[in-house]
Amino acid sequence: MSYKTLRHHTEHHVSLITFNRPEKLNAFNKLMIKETIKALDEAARLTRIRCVVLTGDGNSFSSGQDLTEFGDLAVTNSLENHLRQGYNALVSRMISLEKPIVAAVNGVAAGAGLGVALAADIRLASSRARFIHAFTRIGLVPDSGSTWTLPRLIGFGRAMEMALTGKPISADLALSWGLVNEVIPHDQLMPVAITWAQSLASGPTVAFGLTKQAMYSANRMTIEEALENEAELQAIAGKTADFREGVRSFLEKRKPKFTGE
Ligand code: T3D
Repeated sequence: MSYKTLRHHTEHHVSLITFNRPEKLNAFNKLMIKETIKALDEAARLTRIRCVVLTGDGNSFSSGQDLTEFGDLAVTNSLENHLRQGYNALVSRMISLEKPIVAAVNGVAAGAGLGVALAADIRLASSRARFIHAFTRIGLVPDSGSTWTLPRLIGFGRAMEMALTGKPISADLALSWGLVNEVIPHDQLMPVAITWAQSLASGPTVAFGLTKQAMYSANRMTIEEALENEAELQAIAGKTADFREGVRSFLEKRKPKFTGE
């Protein structure tokens, strides 16, 4: 499949999706949102893909919505429809993808660029990364799921601070707040991200997909409902070849060889 706004490459069960509009710090236009969803759909469809990495070309992850598109939007569409068809669909696709997503945040992640990073399952930050909740800086409210994801990751008080001040958060501060999983020297970011991804891609893919489902749905459940949901999802995991391999390898005192089935 060919893309105009992304570079896309699959190797060793890992789909590497690179936002490719570096002249605008990888700002999302309509096409880039659409193509990212398409690449994620492909990752969902192909069983050989077992992990996705999102990153940006050049020195930025993504600066969020392409502000040069906003003139058009005001005339041709409402922002709410743009959100529903754009970022809402993209973030929902990320959350519902039954495979792990690693965001390798190679530079600035602002606005919806931050929202997309927050919807990944693992965030690795280059030492040069900056996180900016840029929405109120241009008179908008936070979107792309960040009112849901950000307070859950870093707490309500810090999320409100990021939202109201729009101030840049450094990689080290992001790590200490729990916004990212690891900070990596800039020139080592991609090798480390690929190592993470290959490790996840050799894991029990079905169990990982069900884990995402369990974690996200538990957020809107009572403890009793979450317990029941876990039981239902465990019934599915318990029927996989990877579960049988996991137990067998433990008993045989060797590393498991998961196939993702
Ligand atoms: O309904 C809906 O869909 C609403 C959805 C909204 C979602 C959102 O994401 S709202 C938030 C949108 N994003 C922003 O407001 C961030 C805008 N960008 C910036 O504030 C700064 O560029 C950064 C803090 C991210 C980086 O600053 P800096 O100094 O490192 O770079 P720069 O010089 O500002 O940018 C470099 C170039 O990229 C520059 O172009 P030029 O002058 O060299 O030709 C700049 O205009 C361009 N650029 C950066 N961000 C965007 C952009 N062009 C279009 N859209 C951008 N978001």
